[in-house]
Amino acid sequence: MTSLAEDVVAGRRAAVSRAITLVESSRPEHRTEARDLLGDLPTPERPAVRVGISGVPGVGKSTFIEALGVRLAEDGHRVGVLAVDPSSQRTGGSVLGDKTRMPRLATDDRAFIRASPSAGTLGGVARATSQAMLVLEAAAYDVVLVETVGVGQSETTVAGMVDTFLFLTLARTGDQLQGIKRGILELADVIAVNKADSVGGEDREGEARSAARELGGALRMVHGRDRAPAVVTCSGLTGAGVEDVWQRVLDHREQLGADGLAEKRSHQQLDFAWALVRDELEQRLRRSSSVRRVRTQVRELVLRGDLPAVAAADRILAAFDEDHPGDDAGPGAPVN
Ligand SMILES: Nc1nc2c(ncn2[C@@H]2O[C@H](COP(=O)(O)OP(=O)(O)OP(=O)(O)O)[C@@H](O)[C@H]2O)c(=O)[nH]1
Ligand SMILES: [Mg+2]
Repeated sequence: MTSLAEDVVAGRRAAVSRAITLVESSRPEHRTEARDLLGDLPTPERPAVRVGISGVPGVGKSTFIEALGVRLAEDGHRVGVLAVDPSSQRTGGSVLGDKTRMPRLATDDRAFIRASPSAGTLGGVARATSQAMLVLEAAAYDVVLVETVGVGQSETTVAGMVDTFLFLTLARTGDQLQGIKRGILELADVIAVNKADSVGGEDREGEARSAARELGGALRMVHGRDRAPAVVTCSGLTGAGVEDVWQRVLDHREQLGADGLAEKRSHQQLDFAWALVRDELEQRLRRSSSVRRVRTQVRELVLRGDLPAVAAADRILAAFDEDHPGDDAGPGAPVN
């Protein structure tokens, strides 16, 4: 075992930090090192509890994680927090931003907070995050909370990396149903209507409760009574209901059972492998010098109406294949 791996296993913060930086790096030599490191790291005897926490910007994810994380740490857990936000162009400032929203957790020895690299493709960020999760778990963080902003593909990506996906929403009318339409709530294992408190003067508790009831009813119609996710209310700010949300997360886990969890994780691995391949292919397509050579011409011809899209696609793919002589473009096998 390398000394970095030993230090990670010993839970040394600086080593954990360094290991995560390594797995986040996209440089080829770092990728090799990262793979070696991960090969050295032991998997925990009991699988860590992996929870994704999503919801629109400002719904209160960080505040909720602070409240939950502090409680879990007090109960003797070691809590890792990862933030995934591939859509954002924020730089290192986001680390600061997230940490100031989690002031107690950020200074707690039993917790480790890390913001994702802000740059990069979703696949790249997903690769970094899933490997960072393994580093944290090897360092005996037994609960890993992954915060992701509820826009676009990042939710689906995070849902594919965690055991339980928690969706935070607000009582505002229409918001819930919109969520269903976007298919986001399909991913949720537990839903919490957040900000069910009277901070700021106005009492939102009743409103939150009826929103939860309405949403719970709608979901039972969609999924059926047995498979519908639990819908509860909470306030990350006051801490009310946070323990109940956690209990629902544990219930979901219990429902999966040890075998169900193992099966879920292995399917996630397979899907993730293919997602990484797709991501890499897209990168190669972008980098391909042959594609670059035909790009301008194809663009002009298509815009002028002289080349149909299908023929244009063939020309681009033919150029791409020039970069990879020997590839057999036989009949396509289904991906995964
Ligand atoms: N009343 C009330 N306000 C809250 C609650 N949770 C968060 N807030 C406030 O809502 C704002 C956003 O909170 P964050 O925890 O940063 O929300 P977030 O979802 O992490 O936001 P992004 O990371 O930017 O997507 C802050 O001003 C919080 O003080 C809550 O439970 N009740
Ligand atoms: Mg946040």
